[in-house]
Amino acid sequence: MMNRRRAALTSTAALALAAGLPLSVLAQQKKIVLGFSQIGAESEWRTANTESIKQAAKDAGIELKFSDAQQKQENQIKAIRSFIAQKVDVIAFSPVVESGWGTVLREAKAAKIPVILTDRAVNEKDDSLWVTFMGSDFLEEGRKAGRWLVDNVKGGEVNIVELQGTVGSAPAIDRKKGFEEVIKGKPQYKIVRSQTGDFTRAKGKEVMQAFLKADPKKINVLYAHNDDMAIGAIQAIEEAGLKPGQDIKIVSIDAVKGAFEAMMAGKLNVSVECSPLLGPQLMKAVQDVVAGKTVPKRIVTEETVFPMESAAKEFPKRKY
Ligand code: GYE
Repeated sequence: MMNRRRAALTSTAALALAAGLPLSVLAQQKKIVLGFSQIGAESEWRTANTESIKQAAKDAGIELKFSDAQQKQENQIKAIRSFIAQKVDVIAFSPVVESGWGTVLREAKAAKIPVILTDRAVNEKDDSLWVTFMGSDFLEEGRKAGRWLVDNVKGGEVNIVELQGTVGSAPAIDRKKGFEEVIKGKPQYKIVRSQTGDFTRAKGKEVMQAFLKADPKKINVLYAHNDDMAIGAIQAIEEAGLKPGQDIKIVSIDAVKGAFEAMMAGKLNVSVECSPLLGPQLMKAVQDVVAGKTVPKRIVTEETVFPMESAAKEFPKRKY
């Protein structure tokens, strides 16, 4: 038995054909279905990213099937498999870690469903497994953080503690690498401790407490791979009776509103911008891919650096 939707579509097709309209016009009118597998809700950045994607899908008239993986790769793989089974038009996802995606990406390719990577990269040689990768240049963000440090914190030994992002994730790997590249060959800058805080406030605080206990006097600088961990660490520093932003200079990445508030309070010295507002460009790419247009293999987000002194002026303009 033909269901109602099919019957309606068939009669619309018949009408379109009778009116001399090509079937491609009809295809364009069908709502595009996008399956999106999000990492989780670990940070202010991520929440803004999710909102941007949901809003942009609405604005573009795209049906969004949204799935939250709670920071687990296995949940993302499950979600992608379910999108394949549902025969969505396009799959997009932000891979929590870099490796381990080959099998599921090949399944999507075999099902002829195009895949778009957003925000984080995968570590796979065969780049025919995705049509485009859009997001920030994390290596450059790490370099910007390092450059701010060497330009602004000088003289004597500079002992740095580092709060890394999620282990194995593209931003944690590249932000570390970019930062190290800049301080390399400058022996006064030393990373004395480095540990993951998983991009969350709670972990950032916990790990910073441990750092402070281990070396109460020696820490001059904290480099945090995101603002949430920096904000958690600020609490730990205050609870230890020290002044964040003064006794310990703090460099972090994202430039979310929470970071601007901390900068205006004099507790965070600089935040390197990383924009989560990827929704509109993702929807544009989805539409282009469905329409058979070629999209660039890499779309890089444009970003800047916000030192503490610029915070009050910039804050009212911030969208996330
Ligand atoms: O910096 C962090 C988030 O992948 C760029 O993930 C993103 C990072 C962002 O949890 O706050």
